[in-house]
Amino acid sequence: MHERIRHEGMLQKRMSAGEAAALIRPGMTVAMSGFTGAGYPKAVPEALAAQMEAAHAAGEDFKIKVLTGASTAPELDGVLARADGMELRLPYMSDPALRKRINDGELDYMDIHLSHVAQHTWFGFYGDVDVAVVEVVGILEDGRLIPSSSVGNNKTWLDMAGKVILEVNSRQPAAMEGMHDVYYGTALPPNRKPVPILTPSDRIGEPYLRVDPEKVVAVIETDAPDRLSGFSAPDEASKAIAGHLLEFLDHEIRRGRLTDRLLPLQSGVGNIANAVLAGLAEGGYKGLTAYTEVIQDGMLHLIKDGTIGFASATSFSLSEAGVEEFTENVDYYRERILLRTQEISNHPEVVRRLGCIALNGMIEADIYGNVNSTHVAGTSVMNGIGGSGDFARNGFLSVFMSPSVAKGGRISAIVPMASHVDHTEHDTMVLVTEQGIADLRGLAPKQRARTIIANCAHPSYRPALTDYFDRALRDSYGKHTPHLLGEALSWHERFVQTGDMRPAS
Ligand code: 0RQ
Repeated sequence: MHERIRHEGMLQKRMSAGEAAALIRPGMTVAMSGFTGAGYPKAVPEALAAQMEAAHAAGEDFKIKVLTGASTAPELDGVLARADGMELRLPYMSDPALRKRINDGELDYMDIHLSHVAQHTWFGFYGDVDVAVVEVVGILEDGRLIPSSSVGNNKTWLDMAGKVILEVNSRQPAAMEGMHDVYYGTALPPNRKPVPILTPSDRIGEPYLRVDPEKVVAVIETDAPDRLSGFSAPDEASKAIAGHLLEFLDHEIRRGRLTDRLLPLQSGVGNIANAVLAGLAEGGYKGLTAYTEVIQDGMLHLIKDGTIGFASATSFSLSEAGVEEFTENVDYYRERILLRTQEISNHPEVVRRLGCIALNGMIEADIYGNVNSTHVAGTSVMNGIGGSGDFARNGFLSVFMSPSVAKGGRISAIVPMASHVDHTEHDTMVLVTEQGIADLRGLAPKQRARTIIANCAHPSYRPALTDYFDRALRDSYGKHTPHLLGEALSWHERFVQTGDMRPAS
């Protein structure tokens, strides 16, 4: 019997990636697996991109609509973007080639809260799903699927798609079997029931994905690793941000608002998130929990040393060393990790019930606490909102972090008015930069402005922000949230024109 494909019918459906890709036709909506560089299909998108390029060379149109879990990798987003093969892409992405096409206005990108994607698909907001392309670790005798390094929206894709293409990746550790929790209790309004998760470790579903074998039109065997993102050591600013945040958490414990077990942590991706995790390890915490989206190397270390006792997520996004560590100690991690569908890992009901501590990065915040996570100069998308909104609005604490300046000081992360708003002033409780922390809880707009400018702005921008705020206090049309409307976005305009937010003088 084939080691990874144990279902006789599906074994017969093995074919090459090129043959499978040929089942995808122009204009189709194709839902693919993948979440933060993990568990995405590695062969079919590349073969499809080659077929698109051939069609384009022959003067034919060939573009598809692509739905995923979150960001994927060069082998999916990169190749399809370079082949100019997408007319629509959703949700979160981080591929440079794709980002460029989006910001050049060459394809439509829809940035959607990650918890919304599955239910919006069920609601019919994105039309029919023609084909699902999903990576799995293996296929059981009865046709159920062992999920891969991410679960993402795969349950929904397999349920909704007219046809299913499976990539069985033998490089993914077989030992992951049993670590997933796929919830089949979701229903559509008005028939929904509570999602019965009371602690991050609660199992509410099954370790396998179901698929109707009749819908499976192709099975492809692959043997390629995930994107395997490495990390640079935290820089000084990241370390300072982590330091302020850890001091704040200590303060909350002393005030009795948190215990030394904290509350389930949600941590974004990137260098600052990694520095915060590294800081937690040094903070003497034990037995914490995480209810989050992504397990990166930093989280694995915390699980190994007991800082984190249990982590629930939807994806493993590990470096090569991380995969090795995981594989060698899989029995240990199996007791301490669950991967869920992203509609559950990011479910607002669960995030609110558990009281998550949401820790996310930002592009900029304004003096009132509106946060821009996604758009440089209000127009050029970076990655997308990801799950930050799912957690920020519903968490016990919502924290946004960034260095106070970007691009060598030419950009201030604290601005008079955010050039794009992902998280409103109502969703932001704490802002942190390397300069310090602004605790906005219980503060009215003008108090927030004074706190943010004093504690978070870089000294080279503080006088200009103070000057703006003072003049707004005097001259604003309304005095509740004072602004000088004609001037509020002038910092961004100056950056677009000169490459620098600082005034010429
Ligand atoms: O640019 O790559 O050219 O150097 O943005 O910034 O400082 O390295 O920080 O990696 O934490 O990313 C908001 C993008 C921050 C991220 C964002 C430029 C900066 C650099 C990266 P370079 P840093 P990070 C969980 C939750 C939204 C989704 C989310 C993000 C690059 O945190 O995508 O939270 N968040 N998901 O130079 C111009 C500014 C800038 C700026 C930073 N004000 N203007 N450029 N940069 N601030 C994960 C998921 O949901 C899947």
